[in-house]
Parts: sequence; C-alpha cells; structure tokens
Amino acid sequence: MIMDVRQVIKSFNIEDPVESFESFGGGHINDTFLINTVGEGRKYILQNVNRYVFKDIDGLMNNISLVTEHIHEKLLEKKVADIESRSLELIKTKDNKLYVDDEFNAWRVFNFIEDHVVYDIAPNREIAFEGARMFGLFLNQLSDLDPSGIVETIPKFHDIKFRLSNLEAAIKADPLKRVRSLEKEINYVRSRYELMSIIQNLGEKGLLTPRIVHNDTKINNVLFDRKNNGLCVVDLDTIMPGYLHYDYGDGIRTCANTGAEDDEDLNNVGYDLEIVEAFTAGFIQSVHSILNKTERSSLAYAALLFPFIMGVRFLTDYIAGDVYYKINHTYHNYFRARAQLKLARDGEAKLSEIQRIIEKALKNSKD
Ligand code: ADP
Ligand code: GN1
Ligand code: MG
Repeated sequence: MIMDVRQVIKSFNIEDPVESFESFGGGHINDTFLINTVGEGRKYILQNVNRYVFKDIDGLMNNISLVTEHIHEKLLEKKVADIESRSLELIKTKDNKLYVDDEFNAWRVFNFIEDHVVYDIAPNREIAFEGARMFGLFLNQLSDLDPSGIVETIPKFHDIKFRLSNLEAAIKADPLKRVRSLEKEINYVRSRYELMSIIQNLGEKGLLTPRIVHNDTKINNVLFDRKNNGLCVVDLDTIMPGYLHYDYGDGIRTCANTGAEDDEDLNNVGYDLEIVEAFTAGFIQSVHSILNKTERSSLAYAALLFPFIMGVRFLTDYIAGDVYYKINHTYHNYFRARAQLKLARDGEAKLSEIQRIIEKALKNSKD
C-alpha cells in the first residue's frame, strides 16, 4: 500500500497534534516537507528519501543515526548551548524505527532547525568562511568515529574513474541521439583523465587518510542563523567513507563560483579567488590539526576535480535521458554540465593561485 503524507506523519513520535504540512527547500534529490504542529508546538522536517538514488535505505539511515548521535555527544561534552539548533536529531517512529516505507517511498523525520537562513551561492566572504568552517568542523567532529559502521550509500560516489566509465557507457548507448551535439564537452572530458585522477591515485597509494566525509558540501547544506553564524550541517544521505578533498572541492565549487551551477551564460562562470580564499581559511581553520602531509599538498586539485566530476555526472544524465537529477527544462542537465566543465577549466587556470591560498591558510592556522 502506498501511504499518503498524513498517514506517514501519524507513524512518527510527534508529540503535538499536526496542523499542516508544506513543501520545503529546494534540493535536487529528496522531497522535503515542513510539518507545523498546533499553536507554539515544535516543527519538524519530513523527507521522502529518493529510492532511485539510494538503494540501501537501512544502511543510509543507520549512517545518519550514528553520525547525528556522535555529533550530539560532542556538543554535550563541550556544553554547547542550544544543541537542538546545532544538530540534527532523528525522530523515531512509534515502533522505534528510524524510518517508515512503502513500495516506492522511504520517509524520515528530523527536528526542524528554526529561524535558519540558507544560501545557494555565498553572497560574501564572511558566509563563505563560516560555511566552510562548519563543513570542516563536521569532518573534525567525525574524525574519531569508528568508520567500520559507515556504509557506502552510493557505491563509488566520487570515484572519477567510475564516473568516466559511466559516461563512456552512456555515450555508447546514446538513447536520445544527444551525443552528436556534445563533441566539445566530450573531447574536453576525455583529455583530462590523468589530471582529474590525481587525488584518487594518491588515495589508492594509501597517501590520503580514509575519513568519514559529508560528500555534498554545497553551501545550501549549511543552515545559518539570522546573524550569519553557522548552525548546523544538513543533507546527510551521502555521508560515506572518502577523502577530505571531496568536502573541500564540492564546497568551493558551489560557494566560490561567480555564476550559477546551471548558468547558461558561461561568461558568468569562474572562481572568485576572494571567496576561494575565505572558504579555504574557514575550512583549514577547522581541519588543519587532522591533515596529513599529502592532504595538504594535494588539496588544491579538488578545485578542479569537483566541477569536473559534476560536469561528467550532469553530462552522463543528459545523454542517458535525464533519469537521475530533477530538471526544469529539456536542456537543464546540458547547461549544468557545460557550466561545471567551464568551472573546471577555470580551476585549471587558477590552480597555482589556489595552491598559494591553501598554503597561506595552513601557515595562518599553525597552533
Ligand atoms: P536535498 O538532498 O534534496 O538537497 P536537504 O536535506 O538538503 O535535501 O533539504 C533541503 C532543504 O530543506 C535544505 O536546504 C534546508 O533548507 C531544509 N532543511 C533540511 N533539513 C532541515 C532541518 N532539519 N531543519 C530545517 N531545515 C531543513
Ligand atoms: C545533488 O541533494 P542535492 O541537491 O544537495 C547530488 C550531489 C550533487 C548536487 C549537484 C545524492 O545534491 O552529488 O553535487 O546534486 N546528490 C546526489 O547540485 O547525487
Ligand atoms: Mg541539500
């Protein structure tokens, strides 16, 4: 039986009577609802997890439970005020489960973080710094959590060699005959195999510390308060084992781009080095004490790899017929791919400057 939202809500341990619910937020993957309870009662976030994208819902929910409880304990140890605004808490079902599901959907509920603000692009350096400090803090808080309990919710999520092989498979199948108009993009991608494999090769050689990472550090996955202090990191579905480069790379890809992720005007797209500098300073402030030597020297390559990997994923989805990402129009994935590949090229051109920015931040963060 397929449940409707009202039925779903009734399955969870929500104390006050529910007054209403409404669509909320603007992610590409899950459906998010805000649940209002009567009077001054608590609010909640209800999410329908995308089962096409996430096959192992048990593993995913267990990851989130381990991570949120670990962070909660850290905040308690530090006697942080306002813990309920600073960490996600899973609200269990009436029969003590982490989620409810039917044939097509899997639903879970979190505490709603009140009075928050989100940004799709960092409007200034202060927000870039603070967002990055939050993502770095998140990595730091998880650096002593046993990784053996954390599963890969999307296998090989940021494995560039796997993503490139998926692209080649889509090119071969070409179900909508879209490949013929994509020569420029495909040639660029094929010419960068070695450069974009640098981080993965270092990892495979054992030179990067395997960590529990967030893997989706878009600036809109940090909630800020009204004074622009970071409150909480959200969107925990992609927490998996990985390298710290992933969180730095995806963070500056989204935060420091002068254009939009799907900008149709490529002249808008590029790295704003002032924002890169602020983001890097915030991130390094939180993680410098856990970084090894190779992580320090190779971090800059993440600024190329992340727009590249997203470009490859959007291009693959465009060729495959838009089966993965939600789209607003026929060419949406194409414009996203083009803009991300432009940002990767810009990262290449600015690599030595980004390297210098990272070295400066490391120097300033010495204990
Ligand atoms: P998606 O994977 O679809 O991006 P998110 O988990 O990021 O889904 O949620 C989408 C948006 O909903 C977020 O950007 C944020 O604005 C809001 N949101 C998510 N969780 C919470 C929460 N616990 N409290 C308040 N707002 C939230
Ligand atoms: C998706 O869930 P959302 O919209 O924050 C995607 C990320 C991409 C991003 C591109 C599970 O993130 O990997 O970076 O879109 N999440 C998944 O905007 O594929
Ligand atoms: Mg999100």
